Order: sequence, then structure tokens, then C-alpha cells
Amino acid sequence: MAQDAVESLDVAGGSNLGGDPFTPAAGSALWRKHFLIGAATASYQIEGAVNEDGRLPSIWDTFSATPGKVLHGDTGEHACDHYHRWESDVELLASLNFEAYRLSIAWPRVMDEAGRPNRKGLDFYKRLLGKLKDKGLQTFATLYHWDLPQHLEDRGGWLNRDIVYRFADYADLMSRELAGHVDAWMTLNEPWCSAFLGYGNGHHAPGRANLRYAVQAMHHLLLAHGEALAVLRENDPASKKGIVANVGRGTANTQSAADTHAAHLFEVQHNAWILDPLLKGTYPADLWTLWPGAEPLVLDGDMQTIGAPLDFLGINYYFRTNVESDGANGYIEVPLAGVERTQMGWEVYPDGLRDLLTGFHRNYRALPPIYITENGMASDDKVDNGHVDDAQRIAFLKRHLAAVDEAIAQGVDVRGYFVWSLLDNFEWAYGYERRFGVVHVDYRTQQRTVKRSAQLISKFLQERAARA
Ligand code: IFM
Repeated sequence: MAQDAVESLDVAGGSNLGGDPFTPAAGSALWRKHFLIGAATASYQIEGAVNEDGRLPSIWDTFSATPGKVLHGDTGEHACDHYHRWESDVELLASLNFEAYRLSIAWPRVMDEAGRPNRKGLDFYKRLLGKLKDKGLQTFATLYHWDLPQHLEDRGGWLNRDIVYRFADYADLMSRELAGHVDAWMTLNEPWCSAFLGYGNGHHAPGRANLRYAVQAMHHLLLAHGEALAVLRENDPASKKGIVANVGRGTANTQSAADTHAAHLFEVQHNAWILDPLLKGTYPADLWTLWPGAEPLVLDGDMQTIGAPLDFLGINYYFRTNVESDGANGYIEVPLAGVERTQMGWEVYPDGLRDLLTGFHRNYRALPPIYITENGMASDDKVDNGHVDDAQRIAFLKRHLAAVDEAIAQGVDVRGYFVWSLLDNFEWAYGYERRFGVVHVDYRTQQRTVKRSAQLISKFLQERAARA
């Protein structure tokens, strides 16, 4: 699509690109056409329509309706109204020259309590994925981005081993119904968040807080992933299959052996807890020095199922955490002063993405090709005379893409990058206040306004396509 079309989108946004602080350096691997660039969203964060067409309640409906759980009492009831506006949202996505779209499927929309298909919900995703393919976009679909059906939580949720088999049934239905519509399946988004925030400290739905719960929930999440992977392979052999992990960079506050070990433990807790079982078939032993006696119940064969080979690994990266030893077997966070931070309070630290990628490349012999399935930042963006100048985001994205480029130059097989997020949306416990989109959403009118970051990404992708 021509740049003038970007500038005349049927949404507010305007032109006024001025100089270009985004375009990657000449010679960067990002100029290669086969390095995929897309945008990502998730069902509960954008769809709204929580009571329509047979959708069942999810744990996030329950949690967000509980006073005190979400900032300002926000809920996903209307969100970005994407369930009704999906066609114009896909037009917008394609008009911005994105080459791929990562979405998630709402489990409570597509299956009833007895595990039978909900045709209306399934049709929504068929239409959406069909239109994305018609527009030439590659489709990346996540099966579980945190909106567990409430009736399953009522039976123990991720603490009840039975959920592993319910998840495999769900994967079976989706891959039979949607085979051919999906280029890449991701079983889970960020099991660390589901397990630790959902069951460990209760900051996320379902809001349970017990470390032993978190550890057992993680085991069931990873096992559900492994069982679903086999089902996806059987039903939809042509697609790629993977999982998405959020990873964190931990750095030591001093060079002392104790602080260096503390930073190591931070990364064990945030990264190796998930990646070791997936890529080595074992939990990291250091996890149990951090959390003595918290080992999950593991049955024969579980670790083989969890460690089945992946076609790709999705990596979500946002920030680093500076830590020191707690004087015992753990670590404590030591926030650095004078560093750049986002609206979330997260430090902007692009080197962390490069260092994690090169570290994974060194440490995991079974590391599959990688997609950066999320990276982005929240800022308090305002529409000013039809424009949103999100200068901090533009610099953030450029610097993180440069970090990916450096990792590729050091031999890491990174195949693509998805900005989080296409739209401002429901940021979980922070509600609508934190804006991660490259497109601004006015939640009162549902007006979409293309931010300057999206204009510049679009311009780069257009130039890249023209050179190919
Ligand atoms: O909005 C979330 C997303 O749902 C999962 N990864 C992190 C994002 C920003 O917090």
C-alpha cells in the first residue's frame, strides 16, 4: 500500500512524519523480507462482547468484577469492541503494512461446559482468520492467553491435573476447525504469568496466592502444552507449533559472588523454570534452592511430554530487573535510579533482549528458531489535533529491534518480531490506564488513531517491500 494511503487512513492519525527516527540501519537483518514483522493482541484485552453468542464467563470476568483487583475497577466487558469491529481493525492492520498478526482465541467463546463446540464463537475466529489470510497476513494464533473458562477454575483450574486433558480437547477442536487458517499455533502465552501471578501471588486471575500452587500450576500448564502440541501436530501438520515465554533479564547490583548468584537465581525463576523443562526436559535444580521443598508432583512420562521438540519458541521481552542477594538463598530487587522508565515503571533496557537471546543460544542445544512474539511499551499517549506523537515508543522499538539485529549477527536464529500491541487495550490489573498500542483507542467513542510509531513502522515496511 502506498504511503499516501497510510496517511489517508479512515481513522484519525494524519501524516506529518517529519524526519524518521525509526528506520533500521542499512545492512540490518531487519531489511530482509523474510524477517517477519507483525503486531500482537489477545482476546480478553480487545474483544469485549463478553456475554454474546454463547461466550461463557472467564476467570478474568470474575477477577475484574471483584473490587480492588483491577485499577479503577476496569473490566474487559467492552475493551476495544473488537468483536464487532474486527473487519475495520483488520483493514487497519493491513493498511499499516504489517505482514503478520498474532491473536489469541478465547476458550470460553468456542466451547461449552460439556466440551461441545460453540458454533457462533468458532465462526467469529474463522471469519477473522479468513480475512487476515485474504489480506495476505500470516496468522499466529495463541490457544491460551489467560482467559480460562470460569467453570474449569471452579473445578480447580490449573491445580487440577484434569485440566491438561481438557486443554488437549480444546486444542483438538481448534486445530480440526481452524486447520488451514493458522500459519503458526502457540499453545500458551507466558505460563510464568499464569502460574506465578495467577496462583503464586494472586496479582492476576484467579487471584490465588500460594507458592506451592504456582509450582503445581506451572507443571500442569507445561504438561497441557506438551499434550496439545501432539494434538496440533496430528490435526494440522502444515502449520508451525510453539509456545510463548516471557523472559526477564536479571542483573547483579554489585560484582560480588553473592549478588551475581542472586541475578542467576532471578533468571532461573523467570526463565529457566519454563525453558529448561521445554528444552532440556528437566526443572532447573537451582529452583529448589530458591524454593526448598516446593517441587511439583511429576508423574512418569510428564517431562518427556513437556520436552517434545518445538518448531519455534516465542519470546516476550519488556525490561530488566536489578537484584542483590537477600543474605540467604534468594534475591531482592534493587531499583536503579536515573534510568529511563515507561508508564509501567519498567526500565528501558534493550541490551537485555540481546543478552538473553545470545545466552539462550549458548545454553540450549535444542533451541528452536525464535520469534519475538511481544515487545513494546506503555506510555500515557494523548491525541493532539488528530496526532499521537509517541516519541518514547519510537525510540524504544528502534533500539529493541537493533538489539535483535545484534543477536542475529551473533548467530541467534530470530525469524520475526511482533510489536505489543496493535491497539491500546485492557492491561490486566492496570486496566485501561496503561497504553501499549501503536494505535490509540478512545474507549468512549472507540475511535482508533494511528500513532506516529505505527506510521513509521508502516513506512519502513513499505520501503522494505519495495526493495525486495
Ligand atoms: O499486555 C500484556 C500481554 O497480555 C502479555 N505480555 C505482557 C503485556 C504487557 O504487560
